[in-house]
Amino acid sequence: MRNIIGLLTLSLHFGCQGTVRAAHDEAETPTSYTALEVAGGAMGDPVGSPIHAVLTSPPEVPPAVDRTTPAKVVVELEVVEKVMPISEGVDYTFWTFGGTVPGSFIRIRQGDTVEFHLQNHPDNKMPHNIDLHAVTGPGGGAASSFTAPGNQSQFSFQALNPGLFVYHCATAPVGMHIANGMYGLILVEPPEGLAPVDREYYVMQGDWYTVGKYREKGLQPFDMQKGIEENATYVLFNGSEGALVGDNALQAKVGEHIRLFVGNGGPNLVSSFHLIGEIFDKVHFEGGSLVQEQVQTTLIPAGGAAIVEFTVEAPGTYVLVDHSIFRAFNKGAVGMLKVEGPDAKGVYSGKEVDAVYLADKAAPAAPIAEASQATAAGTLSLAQQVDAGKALFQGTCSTCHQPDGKGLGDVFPPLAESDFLMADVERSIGVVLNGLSGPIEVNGRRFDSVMPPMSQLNDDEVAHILTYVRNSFGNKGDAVSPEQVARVRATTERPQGAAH
Ligand code: HEC
Ligand SMILES: [Cu+2]
Repeated sequence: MRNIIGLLTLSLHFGCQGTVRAAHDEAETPTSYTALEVAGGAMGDPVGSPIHAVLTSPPEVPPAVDRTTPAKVVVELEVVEKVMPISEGVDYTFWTFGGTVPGSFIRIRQGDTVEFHLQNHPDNKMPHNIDLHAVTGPGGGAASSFTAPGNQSQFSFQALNPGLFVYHCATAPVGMHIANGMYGLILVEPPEGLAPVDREYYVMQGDWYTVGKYREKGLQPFDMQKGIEENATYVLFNGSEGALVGDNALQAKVGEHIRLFVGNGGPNLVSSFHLIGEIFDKVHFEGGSLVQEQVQTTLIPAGGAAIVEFTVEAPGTYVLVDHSIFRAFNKGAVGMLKVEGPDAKGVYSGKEVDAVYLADKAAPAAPIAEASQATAAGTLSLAQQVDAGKALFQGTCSTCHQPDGKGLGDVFPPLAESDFLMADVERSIGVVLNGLSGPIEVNGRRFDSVMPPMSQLNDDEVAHILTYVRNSFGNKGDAVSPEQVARVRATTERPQGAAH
């Protein structure tokens, strides 16, 4: 008995006053849990004239509902199939709810009656529908919303349960529609709303399956077989490697209380959601009413969500990752939260940006973008390669060879004025692709250590990096072309276990 009341109290953490609390105060026996659900669920007929829902594109979130009565809310959502970048120089044909991945954020109040209009743009090639996990009823709206291109369909539902819910397309082949980006979040606020915070953001993870390798250039088709095997090429926040980094990073100020609405569209992978350098004060895990406190990493199932809240105490760049960590460093699951404000030395004394964690995202993406556009146009210059290579070097090579290329002690040989590096271009490409071990001599000094293969870098990246190091730190050499790299890749053997 005591335990059950305790559980009820916890479950009401989602919202602490108003109708729900009143019902709880009267709760005497376990059976009143059902009464409570009914009282907090279907809360009467809509009051007033219909309201048009404010929808937002990620990472923005619509304003809080701010109503004390249920309403009829009209939602109009258009499905758009469109080509957008998924990574630098890599395009993908996304299928979207509202033109973005994830789809438009929908925010309503428990007890609202939603009149849902799903529109399928006439230029689209596929039929689509929508299954909202906030719907109580078979299929979650899927059957009544099946819509051919150039058509629109309509259905209504009452939002009986509060929480943060995923919506997604459920048209066959369902996995393919979700894999192409057809998911988003709908927040059903409890009657008394959520506690006010300084900022709210919308982040959603998804896994992606392309025919080409990670960062292989050009328009990349969906790979059904990789999808079936759950062998993701990309794992991303908000549908693109660039969605939440650099100029697109989430913003905040020291001392602010932040709420993230985090979803996972899947289709396959469960997220180990983590914010490097922060502890979540509160997590509404699985998007539900229970709150867990002081959480480092929260699990977000495919087709599930979580609300995480924290206060940022120290300025700097915080990195959002899927802590299933290869996804962060090798498949793109990285986002950034930039916090501005006065130093909080008592809280944290370290250096500001940690290149170890930001990898190549720490560098401005512009030179890399410029180089890949020039490559496509056939106008790539040595200077452009040097700029792009510098950005890539910082995230990839500088941890060992140091930002100034001078190496470190007897372990990491210098690239600065290195006779070994400059003697043989093809050999230096081979060192990057295949690694190097055993004794070598650099500028008359002996090294006997191990460099791991870096073959996860694509041909453009290796070419830019080597062009940079061969034209920096006192070195002077020719440009290294992606074709040269491709040739060395094709004619040398990777060590066992290296990436392609
Ligand atoms: C994990 C540490 C590490 C990273 C990262 C690393 N290297 Fe190395 N590198 C080494 C070590 C150790 C050696 C010497 C290996 C030996 O003794 O046989 C080496 C040797 C070399 C050499 C030949 C020796 C010389 O100084 O000229 C070149 C060229 C080179 N690395 C380039 C790169 C480039 C370019 C990158 C980035 C794509 C890179 N390395 C990333 C550790 C690293
Ligand atoms: Cu669809």
